[in-house]
Amino acid sequence: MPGEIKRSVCPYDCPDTCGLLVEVVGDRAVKVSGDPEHPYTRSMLCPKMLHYEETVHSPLRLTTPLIRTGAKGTDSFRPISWKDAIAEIAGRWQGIIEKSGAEAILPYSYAGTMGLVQRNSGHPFFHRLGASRLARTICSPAKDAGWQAVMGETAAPHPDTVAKSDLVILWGINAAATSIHFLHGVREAKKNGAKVWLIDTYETPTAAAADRTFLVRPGSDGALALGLMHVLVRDGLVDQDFINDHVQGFAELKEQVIAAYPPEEASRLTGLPVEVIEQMAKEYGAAAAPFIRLGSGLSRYGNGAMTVRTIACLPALTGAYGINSGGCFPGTSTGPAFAMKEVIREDFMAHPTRIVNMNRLGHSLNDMNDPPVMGLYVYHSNPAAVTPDQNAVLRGLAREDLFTVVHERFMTDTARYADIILPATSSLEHSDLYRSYGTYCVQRAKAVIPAVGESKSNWEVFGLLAEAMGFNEPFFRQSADELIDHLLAIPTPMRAGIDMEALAAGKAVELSIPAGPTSSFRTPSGKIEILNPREHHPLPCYLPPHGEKDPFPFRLMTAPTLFALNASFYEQEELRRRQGGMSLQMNPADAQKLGLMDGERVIAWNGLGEVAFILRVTPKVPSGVVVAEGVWWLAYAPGSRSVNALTSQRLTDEGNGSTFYDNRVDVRRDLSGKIV
Ligand SMILES: Nc1nc2c(c(=O)[nH]1)N[C@H]1C(S)=C(S)[C@@H](COP(=O)(O)OP(=O)(O)OC[C@H]3O[C@@H](n4cnc5c(=O)[nH]c(N)nc54)[C@H](O)[C@@H]3O)O[C@H]1N2
Ligand SMILES: Nc1nc2c(c(=O)[nH]1)N[C@H]1C(S)=C(S)[C@@H](COP(=O)(O)OP(=O)(O)OC[C@H]3O[C@@H](n4cnc5c(=O)[nH]c(N)nc54)[C@H](O)[C@@H]3O)O[C@H]1N2
Ligand SMILES: [Mo]
Repeated sequence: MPGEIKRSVCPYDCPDTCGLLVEVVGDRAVKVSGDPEHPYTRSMLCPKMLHYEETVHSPLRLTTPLIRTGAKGTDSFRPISWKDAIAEIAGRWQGIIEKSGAEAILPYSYAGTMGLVQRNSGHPFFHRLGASRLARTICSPAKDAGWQAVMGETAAPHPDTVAKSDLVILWGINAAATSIHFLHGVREAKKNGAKVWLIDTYETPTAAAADRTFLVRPGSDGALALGLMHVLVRDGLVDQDFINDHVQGFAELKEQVIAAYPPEEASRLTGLPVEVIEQMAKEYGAAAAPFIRLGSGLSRYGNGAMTVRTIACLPALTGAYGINSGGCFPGTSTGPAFAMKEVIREDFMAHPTRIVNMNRLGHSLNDMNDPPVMGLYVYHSNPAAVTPDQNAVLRGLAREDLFTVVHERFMTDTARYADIILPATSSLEHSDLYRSYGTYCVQRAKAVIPAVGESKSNWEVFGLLAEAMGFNEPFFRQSADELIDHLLAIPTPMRAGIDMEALAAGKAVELSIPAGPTSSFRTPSGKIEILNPREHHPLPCYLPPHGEKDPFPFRLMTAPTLFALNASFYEQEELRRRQGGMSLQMNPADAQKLGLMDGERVIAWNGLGEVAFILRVTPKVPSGVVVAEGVWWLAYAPGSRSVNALTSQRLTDEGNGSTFYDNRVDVRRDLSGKIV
């Protein structure tokens, strides 16, 4: 008997933000499919979401609050009531505040859900509490900084415009994994005769969608862009009229790229042959509408912001920013669609409190004083797995004097270190409002099934905590839906003219697309700022990544997998199986040199830690690079650590971002069979 079909939205941290149709029978979601009316989803779901119902109704779901009964990091918990759990948290926090002040409490959250209300529902609470603030810089702040240095607040084009491009460059993006619906437009372009290039550090599954794949040395894309610009300038392949009207600093750039970045230099830095760089520049210069889809991986380096900034200059030289279906698409900025200050409530802060960088959680838990972190509240994030320098994070989480609360759907690596665990709803069990960072769609979702077990949403839990802490503001007593209604009642220019009825009915609605290309660039000068006098380096230049100096032979790529999203989806056995275990990919020549064989257990190690992997020998990875896709739960790892035991807390050149890709390792056979 078919169930009732209800609309929902994919809550995960992905640029596509798909519309879902959920078939519900009784209290259960039995089937999930892509919404055919969603203009970007077009009925199609990625392999991760095809069986979302298995995540929602997984036997691994946490269903009651739990309190720790044994050592931290083990599975020793017993159920307690919500009432007792909330009272315990409030009591412990009051003790910490009396002794060390409220800044000794640190919230830690990221993107388990991207819904605007559930994702941000801790902000008003922690602002009111006076807790330390978290700089949420784990993902791509360097990419934003690099883009903004050149383009300011200029809006990205509509993603579908790629379909009419004649040269699509997938630059540092494994779109088959991380933006699968973007490939729809790419395929259309290809059908119309476009060429598709992939620029990456190894041959990802996205190579199948490309005509040509160019593999560069990790962290060297800035040098490639500078070399391409040298050839464009040298050979007169630039659009001088466009430059005269819309570009600031071309003369200065010209001088610099001609003097410092000939193709020989770009070749030395990137590892691409000189002829290839010459050819790429010629084809780029000759294309009518070259479209760059820029990923985030290449921004997670010590030179990440500068790399993005340099690439963002390329379309300015050929005038591609002025052409429909050309230019550069780093993602959409739909933040102004809703008055988010009404959710975040900075006005609840009595005074500006300390800011802690989430990438440096290990440092913060172990070494921070004045005051030390004594209380940690983790919600919709799994820092024991996803944060760099796992050994430092786990050492911090193991501190007996640290009071840790984790609000989660599953017994994650982080939850194992909690004093109190609170069970969280999935997106099918709570209301929210969604925008996207890869499209211009917005959508409202209501709960389609009741909460599983005793789980509660982020919004509900902060309401309970506010009550227990004696916060009297009516704000904390409204429901998530009331707050969503309030947001929708406040008009914004981005939402002008959209179909509010369709939005209220749960359908995806597109925001008014920012005015087409050419006329105005939203920078302080109104021009594309190749020369930006406000920057430390006023002109783009090549900066070496951190990893350049590390004393280990292999560059480590900590890349996304098709079958998980960061440390999410490991509860689905079939998806784990399709990943084929936690593996390290290595070139055959390197494996031979080290005497290592496909399928054997190896240890990758550096100054930060040691991690056991299953070795996969493959020519898709160039010599000198190793690839670890996915962020595995320790429960399913071959050893006692996962990939982030090898990544450092070093930050990006701008934006204080993570540098997940900017690390080196050595690799050896695992002789002991046991991992320290
Ligand atoms: N299936 C799946 N989907 C996801 C995610 C996931 O983990 N899995 N993660 C989600 C999240 S949090 C985000 S932020 C988004 C985007 O997720 P990101 O992690 O930013 O992924 P991509 O943008 O695809 O970029 C990663 C690609 O950059 C490549 N790369 C690394 N270093 C370099 C370099 O120096 N030069 C070049 N040219 N390439 C390099 C990697 O090999 C990889 O193919 O995707 C989201 N979607
Ligand atoms: N090695 C390596 N590390 C990486 C990356 C990489 O590419 N390689 N990518 C980095 C990037 S780009 C990012 S953005 C971060 C992502 O870091 P996180 O945002 O921490 O990502 P997830 O691993 O998806 O963990 C989210 C958790 O939230 C829980 N959750 C889901 N919905 C809810 C909810 O409504 N309420 C509550 N309370 N919990 C919920 C899920 O069960 C899940 O355990 O990881 C980073 N770490
Ligand atoms: Mo991310």
